[in-house]
Amino acid sequence: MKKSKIFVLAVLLLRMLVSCQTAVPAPEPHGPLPSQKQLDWHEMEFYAFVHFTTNTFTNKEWGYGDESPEIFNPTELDTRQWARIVKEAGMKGIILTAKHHDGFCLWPSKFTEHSVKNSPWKNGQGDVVQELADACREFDLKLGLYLSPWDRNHPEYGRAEYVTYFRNQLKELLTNYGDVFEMWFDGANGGNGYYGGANETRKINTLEYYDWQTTYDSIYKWSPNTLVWGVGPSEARWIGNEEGYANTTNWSLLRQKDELAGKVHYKEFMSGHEDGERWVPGEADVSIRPGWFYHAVEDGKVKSLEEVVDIYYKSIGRNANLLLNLPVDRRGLVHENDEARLMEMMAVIKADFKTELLNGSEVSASNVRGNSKQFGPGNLIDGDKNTYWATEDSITTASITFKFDAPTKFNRVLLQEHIKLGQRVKGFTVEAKVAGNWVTLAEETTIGYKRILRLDSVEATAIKINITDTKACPVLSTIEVYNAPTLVHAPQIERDKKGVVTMTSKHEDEEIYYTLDGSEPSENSSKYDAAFQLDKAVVVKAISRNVEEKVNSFPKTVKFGVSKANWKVVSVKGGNINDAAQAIDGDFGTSFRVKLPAEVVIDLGANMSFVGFDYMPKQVGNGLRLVKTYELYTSTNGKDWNKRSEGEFSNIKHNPILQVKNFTEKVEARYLKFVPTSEVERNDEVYIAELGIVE
Ligand code: FUL
Repeated sequence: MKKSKIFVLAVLLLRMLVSCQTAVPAPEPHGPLPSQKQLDWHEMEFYAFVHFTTNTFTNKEWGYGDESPEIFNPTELDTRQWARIVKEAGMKGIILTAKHHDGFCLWPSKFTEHSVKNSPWKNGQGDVVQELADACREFDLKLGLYLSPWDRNHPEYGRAEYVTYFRNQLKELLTNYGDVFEMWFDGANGGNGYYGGANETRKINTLEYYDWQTTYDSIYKWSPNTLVWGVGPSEARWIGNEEGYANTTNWSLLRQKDELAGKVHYKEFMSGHEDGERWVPGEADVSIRPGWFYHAVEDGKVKSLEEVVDIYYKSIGRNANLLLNLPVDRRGLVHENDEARLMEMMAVIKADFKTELLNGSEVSASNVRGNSKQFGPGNLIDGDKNTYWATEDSITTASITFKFDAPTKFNRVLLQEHIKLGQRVKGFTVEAKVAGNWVTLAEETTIGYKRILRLDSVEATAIKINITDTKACPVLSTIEVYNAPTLVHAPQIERDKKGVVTMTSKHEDEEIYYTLDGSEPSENSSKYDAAFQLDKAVVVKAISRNVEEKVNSFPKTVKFGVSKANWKVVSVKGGNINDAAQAIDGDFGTSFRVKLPAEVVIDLGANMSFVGFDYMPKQVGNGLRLVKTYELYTSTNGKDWNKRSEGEFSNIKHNPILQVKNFTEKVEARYLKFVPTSEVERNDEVYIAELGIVE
């Protein structure tokens, strides 16, 4: 054979050998790994909590366990309304408090009488868990359930019999209602309670009393696809606060053995453990209102748009799932204010992630595993979560660069690790090429399932992500970049005791526009320039406007009653006149106490026309001392009185909200005399949080 032929053959053989080797092996998994159940759970990202039980009707956050099932009587309960709202918000499921610490069961459990079956709701034939399971199925949402391990009603709590009861209930919930994606076990355990009438304190050791391992084994037998959250050897962990945020460093790993030995402080949950031996990712829970349960007094205290958007970025944007509570009210509905805020929140999030900017950019990486396209950086922007960029095994630092065709503005960077192979990244930075120079925009730590950075807006021709430290070679599936619109904060609207209204925007250069007739404000409405006097009952709606970017905030609505600037309590029977101003200070948080028989006389400062009066009972605490029956008089001179209304505040015991009473005709008067004549529980004193007139 000629030498040249031998050479050609050798080259061919070599090529064949090389092509046989093109299947570059994928990186080996590193450290603890998520199960398929956990991977599916990560992808849910955002779902709703619903707190609902007898507390909703007693205005408490923790029921004592002695509440009568008789008080559970929602008037319009509609789980389809909950599911519609949750679905429209883009959330993926709902977790319901099937049983909270008070022990009342929202399903007709076979093992207790303390449930919906002894309530007037649907004549005891109802089942809230079933109705929610049906609604979730209809709206393609996943169902999760909260079963409080602590039960302040059960006579056997603290003894072995209760653990059997608890497991029986778990079996009911996990075998009768279809798939349950998450079982929620709260950490509050043991303390004082009713306990079947014992009225005592029962302490237990959470780690030992429930024998969690046996309980978990049963759960997996009954429902292998249910992920268990909370106490015991759980598959997801509390994030360490009830404000809905994770730390910026957030490992999905936990030293669970230490935790089960009581050696982990709960604050450590905010970051997880870099050296954790198990995959136990964080779930951030938070309520859209101050309380977990519905209280009418909090209708005006729904978290602001800015707060809820912040929560989104500090949970989902920090490698945690977000569990947002929408407390259901006494009607059995998610309140309109909560729905409105949730929709505003999701409108902002949708706008923030509207246009992905790396799509179509030129991407390169400092290192690619086996130089192969299979692991190339193109996988980071192909929209496929299953493909990823990976480097050679020896690599712990690497860079990926994206070049834009034209200078591009951005302020959000989203990154995801391919967590099937473990959580690896310990440090990374973001750089942008601005006017020809590389500028560092962020120095960060972990990524995990998802990390989102909010940055100041820059205009750049290229972006570089530097992986600066890893546990094993980096394996990333996604990098995305966005330019979120400026979030203009709604203005603050306040009226002082003298009736002077002031409005303030978050930034000085923003303008404020408002209406006083209930119509929606726009940049064509009245412009706010200075504080003004407003004594009448009025609804103020206002927006802030970023003039440069021509962007408006969502409107802020504030309702004011008649200004009480000139009101004075002129005489009191049964109480101390020096404290009486608390009944007319516009603050539902303060209340005036009087002993029966009592009367409170108010001077309105001038003759006024009005059609009725209102009484706000004390809102929070045990012993609300509610007025049951009353008489109401008016006078033009403070001497000659006309009785305008008398009777009872029906249902005030179960629903101590603002009580409004209309007169039979419009009245012109300067003085008001309120005479409480009895208290709901026959006590000899009552509290008055506020008295007012209805114009
Ligand atoms: C807490 C409970 O004690 C609260 O009532 C609420 O259910 C919250 C989600 O968890 O620890």
